[in-house]
Amino acid sequence: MISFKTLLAQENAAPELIDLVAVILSTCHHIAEQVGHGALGNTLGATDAENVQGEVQKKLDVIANDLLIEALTAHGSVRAIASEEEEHARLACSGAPYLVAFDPLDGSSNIDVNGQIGTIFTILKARDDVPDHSDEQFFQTGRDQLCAGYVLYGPYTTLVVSTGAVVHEFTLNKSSGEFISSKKDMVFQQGTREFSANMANLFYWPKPFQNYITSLIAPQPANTRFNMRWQGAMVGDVHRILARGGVFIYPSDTRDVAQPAKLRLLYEAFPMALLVEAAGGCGYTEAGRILDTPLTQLHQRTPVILGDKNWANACFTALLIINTAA
Ligand code: P6P
Repeated sequence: MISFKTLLAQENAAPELIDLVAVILSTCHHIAEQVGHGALGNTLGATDAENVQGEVQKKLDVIANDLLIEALTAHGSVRAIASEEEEHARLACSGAPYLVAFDPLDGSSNIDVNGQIGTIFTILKARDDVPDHSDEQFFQTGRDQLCAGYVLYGPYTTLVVSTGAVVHEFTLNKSSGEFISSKKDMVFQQGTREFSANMANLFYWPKPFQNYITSLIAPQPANTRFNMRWQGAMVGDVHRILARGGVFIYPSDTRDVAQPAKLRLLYEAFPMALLVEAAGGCGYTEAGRILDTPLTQLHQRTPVILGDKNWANACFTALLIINTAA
């Protein structure tokens, strides 16, 4: 039974980085307990507040956010924290070496229907060229991530984490609170004919991309058909493609000229792209690789294509046709 500390140490991750991940995981264990109460815990339903994204905050959004901020601020190794639920970066400990950004409870619209939800996190090196508490601390690229992962609160609770070279999955032993190795060195399964997209938006995607995705579901011989799965939670959909292959896409939406993309670059696309690429897949925006994209606003949004190399490349090429055609 190998713990995540042993495996990350084997990848020469710094002891203080491993210790920081341990704090995040211990907090996620508490979040898993809160999630697990369901209707018995007075934690379901919404608050009467909206977050900076203009989304109504669920009670568990706030609980998860507060637990993570409290634990990370107390730990002493984190200089600043960025959260989907916080408008700006928060100072944790001046001069400390790390930054942590997270979506405390991704997919929270699934909470009240007992659907998949999870915590997505990424750890970066703090910058000495900007003020400790400023949003600019996080204005880096996806390749600057030191470690990224997610904790999926499903029928069982899994951690998937990487420092960039390999990806490991761990399963939470709920009685001991330990995350125990369940899949070492996850590698993308190539050729899985299953895509993940919210097809309700199909007619609002860039036109040639609509044609590409429509071609996947057009009648074809039984052994070449494609399947579609959509959890409504990036953490659940990306976990599925990491576990059995396929592609996850959230293209830009032509209805919203001001804000055509939905997913957030810093604490959704960056960490998921690091995991997908470390497992041998590819992550694209509609302009290039996710990991090469510079962050210039804390809650910057981006179109997302994540999947096995061939499929992600095919999706990006279809979009390139759009860009050259446009
Ligand atoms: P839609 C959850 O709100 C989220 O940010 C991602 O986790 C998820 O993939 C996406 O939005 C779902 O969006 O449009 O299907 O509700």
